[in-house]
Amino acid sequence: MKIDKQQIFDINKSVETKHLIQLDFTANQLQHKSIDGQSIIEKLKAFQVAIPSWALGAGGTRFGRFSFGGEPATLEQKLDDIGILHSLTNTAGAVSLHIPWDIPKDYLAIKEKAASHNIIFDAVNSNTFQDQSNAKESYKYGSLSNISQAVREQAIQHNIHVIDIGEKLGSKSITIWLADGANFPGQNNFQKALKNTQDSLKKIYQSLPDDWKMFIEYKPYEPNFYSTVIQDWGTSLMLAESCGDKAYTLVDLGHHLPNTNIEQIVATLLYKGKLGGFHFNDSKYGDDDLTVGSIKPYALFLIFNELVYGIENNPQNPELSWMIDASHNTKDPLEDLIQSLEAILIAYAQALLVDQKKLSQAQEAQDVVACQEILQNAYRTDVRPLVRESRLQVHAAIDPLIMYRKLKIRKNLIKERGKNSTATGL
Ligand SMILES: [Mn+2]
Repeated sequence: MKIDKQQIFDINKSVETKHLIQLDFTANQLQHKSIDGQSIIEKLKAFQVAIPSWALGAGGTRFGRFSFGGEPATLEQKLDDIGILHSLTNTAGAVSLHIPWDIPKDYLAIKEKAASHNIIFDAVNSNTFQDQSNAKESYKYGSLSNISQAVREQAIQHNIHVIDIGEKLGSKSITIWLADGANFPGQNNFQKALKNTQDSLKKIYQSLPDDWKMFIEYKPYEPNFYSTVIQDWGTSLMLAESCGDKAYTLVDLGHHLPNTNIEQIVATLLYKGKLGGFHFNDSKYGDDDLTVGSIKPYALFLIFNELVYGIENNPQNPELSWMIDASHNTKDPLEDLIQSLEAILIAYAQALLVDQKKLSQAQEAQDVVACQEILQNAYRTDVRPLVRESRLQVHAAIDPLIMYRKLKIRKNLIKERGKNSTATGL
């Protein structure tokens, strides 16, 4: 299904008066602080986040999966779902494909379908954490780090194949996340596992086109519970540096131990020009993959504050690839993604409100109290009218969630695809 622009226009009309009153109030508040609301709105309009092809169906846990009706059963339908999100939010203008779950059968048709929704192909993701039915070797004891050369070679070739697929679609980056590690002490030789991983990554890097980037994702634990080969940002950065200029670290918000200072990691990587990609989600305990901003919105704001500072002050760092990496089985996946996109724009807008000059002066004066006030004044500003206006100006939904429900989109998808359709790959 495709949303008719006229439907968006009509529903926007019914809430526009209320929106304009709120916008007027916010714009006045900002004007008193000499902040130009429209310049923030322009930045929000330009901000695009990739939707992963695996987030459009209900996610599962090892205890089971509760599916949603009308899930996209094909890649074409997944692109249609992202098209719906993009029409409503104007923020979901990219897709991140997972290989082999979403290998296109007809490349031209897939590219045309994506173009019809104004969706581009962001990073492609390889998968060496599962065995494929036709595979000769098993990844049970690791992939790029495996003690067996034959297994490593299979994993390297898979990554090169993923790059080939991405090239046909116009992607410009590959994200590599390894599940490699050990469940028990003594299972692996740490140094050998790290060396094998480094050598394997270098081989993949040799097949990376000149205008591509390689993102190396890290994670402290799970699915291995004693050790993970690429456990933290330092290991990822070290591996990226050993590969070369086109290799970068990717930060996934859920891939940290509790209370890790993620904003400081972000700042460090930006300073080194090595932050390549970013996966948004939220968590309470581990890699919970909850809706962005649902648990720790202030931490998200502090991270965005470093991102905004870095984008302004670190020309050595390339433009970042943004993606939502979340998964659930309690919410309608599209409603959940709308909430995540909203949380991202809110945190970004709040960070754009931080008076960087004043903050720098307060830091130089060692006025700790003023520093905190500057950050919290920005965080406590209700920026939602700016976010809504950024959508209204490009004919997207003032309130995407309300519009999604008013248009009965899930009901229509169930009618179109059936109650038992299941998203591939989950
Ligand atoms: Mn991730």
